[in-house]
Amino acid sequence: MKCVRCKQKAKILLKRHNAAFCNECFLYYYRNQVTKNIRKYKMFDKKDKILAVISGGKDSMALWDVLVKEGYNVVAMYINLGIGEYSNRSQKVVESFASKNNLPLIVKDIKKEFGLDIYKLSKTLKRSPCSICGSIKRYLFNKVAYDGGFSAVATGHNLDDEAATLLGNVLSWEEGYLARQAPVLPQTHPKLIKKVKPLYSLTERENLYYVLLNKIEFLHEECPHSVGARSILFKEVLNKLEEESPGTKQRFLNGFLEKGRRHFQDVSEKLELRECKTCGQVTTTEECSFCRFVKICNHQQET
Ligand code: Q46
Ligand code: ZN
Repeated sequence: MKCVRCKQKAKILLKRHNAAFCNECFLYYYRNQVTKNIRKYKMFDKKDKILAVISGGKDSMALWDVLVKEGYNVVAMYINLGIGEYSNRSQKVVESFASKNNLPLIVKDIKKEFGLDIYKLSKTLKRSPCSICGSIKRYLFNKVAYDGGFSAVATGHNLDDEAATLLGNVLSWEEGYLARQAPVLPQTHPKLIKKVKPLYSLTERENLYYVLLNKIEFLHEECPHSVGARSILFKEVLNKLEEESPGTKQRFLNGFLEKGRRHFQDVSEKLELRECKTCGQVTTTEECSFCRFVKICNHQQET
């Protein structure tokens, strides 16, 4: 098996592209894919200040590294969500990468800073820890980006994530979610910062290979709450299809982005946006869920 670019011995085969690469040419291919995605969807340019959301896993660590190497103006942000030792270990990985490479990093700790506890909230509100966690993360990404004058919030979502989310949304015809699934969510309100996914066309395996080749430390374990998630089942199903027919995930996602998504556009435009009466951030209700969470946790502490 020879590298398609330099004809030396190949080390990795990418069946969906019907191409194999040596390590050096793989890194060239990888960085090229990322910059192509950024340009194709006009995510940002070198003048923009980007907030990269980093969890310590392989995908976000790859995102951080590649954006820095490509010369973008990136500040990383890590949120300690109070998920036991998992959170402490991931924080260490992220802080160590930032200090070794002298990179700017913002750390938010939801317990220390806001008194939030996703387990207490999950019990009180009878919602899953993941739904509470998701609301808190979305709020903080946007608030930190807005307050800090950032042009975009970048996340490490990969092709496997995006195809699995799409499959889940199609199976239950979640029109609102389908309308909002894209590599770029543009600014629809002056206080809502653009969200971008520069790795949306790269697979988990390619991100893993990228961090291994670059000797980047990352947290190998997944969040304990991801066990049994529906998204994992969807990923397994898609992996089976991919094995039989390489390129399935990419065709499924790209087909949706090119031909399907526009049919759901009017659903997202119907959402009425307003500003939270407590913090001023954008919400669809009178008070945003983050401010309600803070009140619930503070009240519980007092009683
Ligand atoms: S971090 Fe949070 Fe995820 Fe853990 S609690 Fe669920 S949502 S699984 S990406
Ligand atoms: Zn609020």
